[in-house]
Amino acid sequence: MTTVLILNGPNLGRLGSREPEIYGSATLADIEAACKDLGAQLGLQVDLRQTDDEAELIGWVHEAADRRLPVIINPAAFTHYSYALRDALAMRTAPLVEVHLSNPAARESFRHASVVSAVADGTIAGFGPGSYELALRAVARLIEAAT
Ligand code: CA2
Repeated sequence: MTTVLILNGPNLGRLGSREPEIYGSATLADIEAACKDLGAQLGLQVDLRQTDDEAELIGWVHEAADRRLPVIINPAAFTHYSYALRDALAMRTAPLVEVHLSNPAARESFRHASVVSAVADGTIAGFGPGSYELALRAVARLIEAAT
């Protein structure tokens, strides 16, 4: 079974506790459970991780490249300024989908730019926790298309 890494950047471990009007009331554990359920239906093993540390996140991206694993990533605020993360993601060896709970394009101007989008297969944003499920379906299709 193919393993998909679902990587989450800073502050996403606090989901469900604040700003529910923007990010919803689901916790990251709720999102993980939903993704594992859908992954089982799609024949994908889900490994969901979260860190507030840029170096740790980049280490996981390197691991994915070395293991040829597909990645779904919500880089959180790193989306908007981390060229180091972008350079790591550009080394990818398997499908890559960028995901956001909110729709950054409809928010503050500093959120309009993503330094990650150009190295991803695509971006899904604005559907709350559903963004992750749509991203999993997109990864399943990309894997299917490549085989
Ligand atoms: O909409 C998304 O998924 C974001 O990646 C979330 C990031 C934000 O910087 C991006 O522009 C869009 C922020 C995550 C912060 O998570 C929180 C969780 C609970 C309470 C407050 C913030």
